[in-house]
Amino acid sequence: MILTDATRLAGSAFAGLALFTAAACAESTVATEHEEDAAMWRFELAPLPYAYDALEPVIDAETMELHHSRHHQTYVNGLNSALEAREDLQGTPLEEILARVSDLPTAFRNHGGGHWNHAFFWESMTAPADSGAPSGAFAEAINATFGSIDEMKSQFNSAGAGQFGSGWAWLIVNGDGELEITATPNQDNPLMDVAGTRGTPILGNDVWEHAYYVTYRNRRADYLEAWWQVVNWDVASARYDAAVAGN
Ligand code: MN3
Repeated sequence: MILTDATRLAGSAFAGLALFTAAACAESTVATEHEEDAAMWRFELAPLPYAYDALEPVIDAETMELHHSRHHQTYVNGLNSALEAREDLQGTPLEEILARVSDLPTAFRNHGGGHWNHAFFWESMTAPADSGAPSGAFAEAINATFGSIDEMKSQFNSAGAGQFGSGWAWLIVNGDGELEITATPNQDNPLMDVAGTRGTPILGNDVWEHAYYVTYRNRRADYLEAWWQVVNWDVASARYDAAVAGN
């Protein structure tokens, strides 16, 4: 499963994200023509690539189920609602929408970002026993940029802890092809034209309270530290390789 995902991701930085709706179209054989048209552009909530309790004890099953089935679903619904009013954007890849959110209604920034960020987040994680370690060119780049993997984690954790209110911490490949750590508020991400630091995300951690409050209460720093135990380093390494290859 992990190798399959990593191989698939190697083709494109975002090919592993379950953001598109081809499967839904293929299944809509009993829908009316109008409903088939709708299904072609509507985004859907994909199942997690693991069970809700797979990330325990780092992230509890209750948090995962609420976060995926309620919070993420809300972003998918909000994005689809925004698209209903914008036929010109129906069928546009989400990354293209995010790259021009400054020109679009706020719902695209909030719900489009929310959908992209969460789909990316779920695929960034795996069971603690399967987490692995950074490999190849990615591991070399981390050491060259930060001095060590521990120092990269420390800077990432500081970015997450320092993000006032809700938001995300990111490890990205920036426009110069270098690794960089950044943070964004709310559901913004480094793909957006409104982001202060833009680039291709390699890892992102959700620092909204809904991501950690059941287990960690107000201790965001403890959550950030523990989260590395469930990072899927095979996926991150494949994303890095794709990003520096220009995909
Ligand atoms: Mn969230």
